[in-house]
Amino acid sequence: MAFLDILVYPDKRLRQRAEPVTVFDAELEKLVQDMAETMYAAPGIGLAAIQVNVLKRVVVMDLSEEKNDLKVFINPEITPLEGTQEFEEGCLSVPGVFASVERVERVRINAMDVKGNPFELETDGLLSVCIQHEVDHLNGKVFVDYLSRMKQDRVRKKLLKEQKESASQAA
Ligand code: GNR
Ligand code: NI
Repeated sequence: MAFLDILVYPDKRLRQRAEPVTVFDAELEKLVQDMAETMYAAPGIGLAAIQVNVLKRVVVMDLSEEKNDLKVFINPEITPLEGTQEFEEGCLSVPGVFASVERVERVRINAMDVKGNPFELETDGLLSVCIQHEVDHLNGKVFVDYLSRMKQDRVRKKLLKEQKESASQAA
């Protein structure tokens, strides 16, 4: 197992589009395990592979209090069903920033497990918010993109400043 480095906004690599997984092997299982470990340590409730600079359509998630309910979504696809909801979102790639985002309330998810077995579920609430947030990542999108231009500028400047400061401390 290994902890992976998480890319931080406005890193351009977060803008890439991840490719579908076609091979379900031990390497994929290792990636999922390392991503889960990285997510739990952060701590976060979800993580998309692109956040650790791997261009594959892989998502891990755990919404449980006890952190014992790991969900894995390979090649997830979302079908919007009904309603809208607003939720205060955060992101491991946008540390310390929280903002309300409007999304679809109820969605259908089609995905595969780590062995390549397809499954389908319909959901709302936090799981719905989180899978929409993660599929955005796989398409090169970050939740900050939904904010006003002015708020995006503020977030970019704040995070660039923090990264500069931590780089100069390390040097
Ligand atoms: O840990 C996370 N919390 C969170 C809270 C509200 C909406 C979405 C999320 S996902 C985020 C982890 C992350 O950055 N996943 O990409
Ligand atoms: Ni995120």
